[in-house]
Amino acid sequence: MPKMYVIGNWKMHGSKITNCRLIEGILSKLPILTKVDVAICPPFPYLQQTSDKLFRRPILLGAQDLSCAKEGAYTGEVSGDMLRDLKTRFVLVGHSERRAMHNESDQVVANKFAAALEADLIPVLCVGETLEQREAGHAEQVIAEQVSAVINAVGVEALSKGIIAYEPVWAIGSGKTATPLQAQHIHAFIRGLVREHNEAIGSDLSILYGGSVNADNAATLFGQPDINGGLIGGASLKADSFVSICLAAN
Ligand code: G2H
Repeated sequence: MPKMYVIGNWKMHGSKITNCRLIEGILSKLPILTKVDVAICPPFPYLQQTSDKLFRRPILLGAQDLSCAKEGAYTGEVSGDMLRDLKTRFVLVGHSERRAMHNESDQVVANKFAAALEADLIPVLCVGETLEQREAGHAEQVIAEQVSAVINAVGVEALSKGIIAYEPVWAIGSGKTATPLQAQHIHAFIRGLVREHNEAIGSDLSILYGGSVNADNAATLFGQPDINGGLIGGASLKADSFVSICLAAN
């Protein structure tokens, strides 16, 4: 059975004061969850602060990106080992905002996935099609290419050490969530693709949905057979809505 996850992606939001309030708010409202692992991904400058506040608490730490390289002359980059040093467990790779705004190709994303594994981090591979690609009937092909680039680079056994997040680009931060059936269709497609390489790995792989998940739509989305939790942007910035989403996944 795939494990359930709820991962908050704060993107470029927060300050020391607001982070403190948000983390304390979540910790005070979140009961012990038995089925779902919860993580939050603050911006890089707040990883240490978040790491300290989560010490011995039931929420894990994630980061939003990492460098392909291990160390060296890479101004502005952050390595997997540095993230690990701060007790980070998860790292997003290939979020659509990075693919679109930083020209991250499928190959770069595959290299980041490999770099995350090398640093003993759990990579969360984000995939998803744009509205244009969906309307042209190319959604499955785009997603197959994004997933296959990683399988071709690292192998399906290595893929099984990570998580996939399906985030249709047209649903991100737009308030337009994919319907549960639209999301389920793509999740089943991704699982089928991985199963073609290895039946057991495909069956056990956690595939999260992301894109305007909120406290009202989370339960229906997470009730779909191939949706194993969510990657949450806007709704992870409010303690009440994030906790409700975590409860919906449990
Ligand atoms: C998709 C998601 C989190 P939001 O980017 O990764 O953001 O929930 O705001 O659509």
